[in-house]
Amino acid sequence: MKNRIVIILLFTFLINPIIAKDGYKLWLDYQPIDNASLNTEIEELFKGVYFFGKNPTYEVIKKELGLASKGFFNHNPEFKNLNQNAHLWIGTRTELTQYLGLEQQAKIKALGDEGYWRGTINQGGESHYAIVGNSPIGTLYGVFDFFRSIQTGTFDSSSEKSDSPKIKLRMLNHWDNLDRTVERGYAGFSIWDWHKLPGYVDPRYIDYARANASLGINAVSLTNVNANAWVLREDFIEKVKVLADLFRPYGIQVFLTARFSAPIEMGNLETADPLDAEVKNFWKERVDMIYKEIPDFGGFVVKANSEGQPGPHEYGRNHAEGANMLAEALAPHSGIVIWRAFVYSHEIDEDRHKQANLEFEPLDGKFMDNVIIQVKNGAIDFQPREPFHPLFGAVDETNLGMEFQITQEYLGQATQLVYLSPMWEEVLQSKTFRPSPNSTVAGIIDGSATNKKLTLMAGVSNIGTDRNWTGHLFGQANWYAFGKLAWDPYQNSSDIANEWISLTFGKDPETKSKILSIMLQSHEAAVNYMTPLGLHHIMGRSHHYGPGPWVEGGRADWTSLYYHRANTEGIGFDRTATGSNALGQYASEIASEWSDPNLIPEKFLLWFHHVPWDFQLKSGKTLWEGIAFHYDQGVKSARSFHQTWQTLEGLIDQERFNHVNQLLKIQVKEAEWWRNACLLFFQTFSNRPFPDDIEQPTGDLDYYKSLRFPFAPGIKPNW
Ligand code: BDP
Repeated sequence: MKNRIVIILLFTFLINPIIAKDGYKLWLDYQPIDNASLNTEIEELFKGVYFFGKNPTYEVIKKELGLASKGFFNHNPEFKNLNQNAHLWIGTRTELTQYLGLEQQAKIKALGDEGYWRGTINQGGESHYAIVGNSPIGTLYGVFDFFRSIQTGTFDSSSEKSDSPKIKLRMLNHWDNLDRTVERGYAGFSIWDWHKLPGYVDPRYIDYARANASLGINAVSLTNVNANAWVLREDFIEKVKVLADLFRPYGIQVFLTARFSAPIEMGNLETADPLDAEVKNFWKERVDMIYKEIPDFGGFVVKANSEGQPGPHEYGRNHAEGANMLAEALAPHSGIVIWRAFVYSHEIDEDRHKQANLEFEPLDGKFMDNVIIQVKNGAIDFQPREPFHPLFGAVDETNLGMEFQITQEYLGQATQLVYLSPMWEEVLQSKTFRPSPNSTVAGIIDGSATNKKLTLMAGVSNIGTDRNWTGHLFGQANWYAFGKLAWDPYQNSSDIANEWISLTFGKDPETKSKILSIMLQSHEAAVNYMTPLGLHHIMGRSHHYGPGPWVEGGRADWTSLYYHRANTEGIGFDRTATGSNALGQYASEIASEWSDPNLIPEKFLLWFHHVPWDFQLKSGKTLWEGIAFHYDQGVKSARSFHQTWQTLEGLIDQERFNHVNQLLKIQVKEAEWWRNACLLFFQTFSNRPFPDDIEQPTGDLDYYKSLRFPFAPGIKPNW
């Protein structure tokens, strides 16, 4: 039997050598084309490439063609003149005007600045495959899409394709500190090597830019939202300039986080009051200095009056006054302010869920046009599952952008495989019923429901210095999915996963379907073993690693008891009219349905209701049995992922097999830990036995409570 396996493995290797991979190449690993006729057709194209112009972005495309050609055919591409067998045409619509019919030109133009078209152009009896953008960046996006179609085996020269992004700013937010630690980063240190910049340019910066551009990500904020004013000094702006110059040909604009108290910390002023003339002048001068170095600087991302960060409230001013002061300094340079709605204060005796709406709704219409309010997907904090944030739909004269968290702070960090796209899709597809009955969150953030032009989707980056960029190989899928959804928030998670798997692991149907099934179940599984039925914020204190439903003491809204409110009667946070009435911040259609514990989708039950332990769920189980069942299901799913993964040995390279295999083993243990710790803890309130049909939780609650992780990665400094 053993010998047979060895022979099969050897045979598989000979016909299709499985080369060890460390994940560095991400989804840009251009492998030989396994379809002979497609190979011939595409090789012809690569042997006759013609560029219709010259610019830095075309240089980038040339380099990428080089990498792709080497990978696909093991030789360089050939660049030709127009009249010399040029098969692959690359240019912009204006450069190719004479080869495009009027109708076609209009069609392409309508795709907007970053849109592209690719297809065959017949000219003088010859056909050419053309990739045409409205700008060089649009062309670059078309080229990456062309490569993707080759890698996934879907290229077809007889059909045309056009595409354009639905959201204007598709942005990564790095929470990277200047000392290279990364807040909530689980993939090593910051890739920005500030100390060696500007002199030393790590080649990784280029690979980072390539990866982002291949997804259409066009903006990055380099520094932590818990900002350090130091980055605004001249010497640091010189370093930032190097990155901005590198990223520019890839269509990526650079932003920085601005610390509101910078005028005091670096300008020697006594105040940072946004209405103070000297403060305004400080920011104006700082901004002018930045634009002198970086003429296309994007602007500032600001966290103010949240979790102890400085802000306008110190001076009796509101968020609009704070944001507009910065916006005024940036406006002459077309810069923007991205002002975060993640604000809450323990000094305000109000459900944290409600605080953003309470602050921002009254300011609707008061923000300047170059301000965009960046709103987390849910009102608490990137929990394993949250209902959409009630600010979406609550204001209509304010630009609103989405903030997702790609780094898995609350979703298994870098030890767990959790594909986040289904969670994001759930939020994006949520009906807000405002501004109109059919509005969805996606419609609000892409501007289609609000007629807003300044639109944004931001994702908190999961990238670090780890060789595979994201710590867990499957973290790459979350970076990928974020980019795809930022381009088009209506895409489906299964399609995105399928594409990523092909690009990452190849096209073998068995491999693909197994990996897909793990990915698509992984988010629900994590919700089950962490926070089922609407539970939230019950993780370990400060590092947020593992379960901590017992966390109490200190700031109430940083404890678990504040959120689950378990007692001998039941469990859950009453956010209906009898409780905090956070539900009242949603459209009446939602508020009235969700106010009824029998009508609210069960996944949100304990988010909005405090429910007796014997409350009957739709399954017929009591709430206590249901909670136990979900935790148990979660563990069983995690085990099934590990089992499925083990059947992939030999089908994928050993290096990545082992990497994920070991992590899945950890994931199973962590899932068991979550289940045991949470069920044993909640049992002290429910006083009920565990149902017979689940695996009985084991372990000792005191032991779970005693666990400490002072050196867990990603901890927020000073907490
Ligand atoms: C929370 C993180 C904290 C961040 C904060 C934020 O735990 O480290 O500073 O979000 O978004 O999720 O500002």
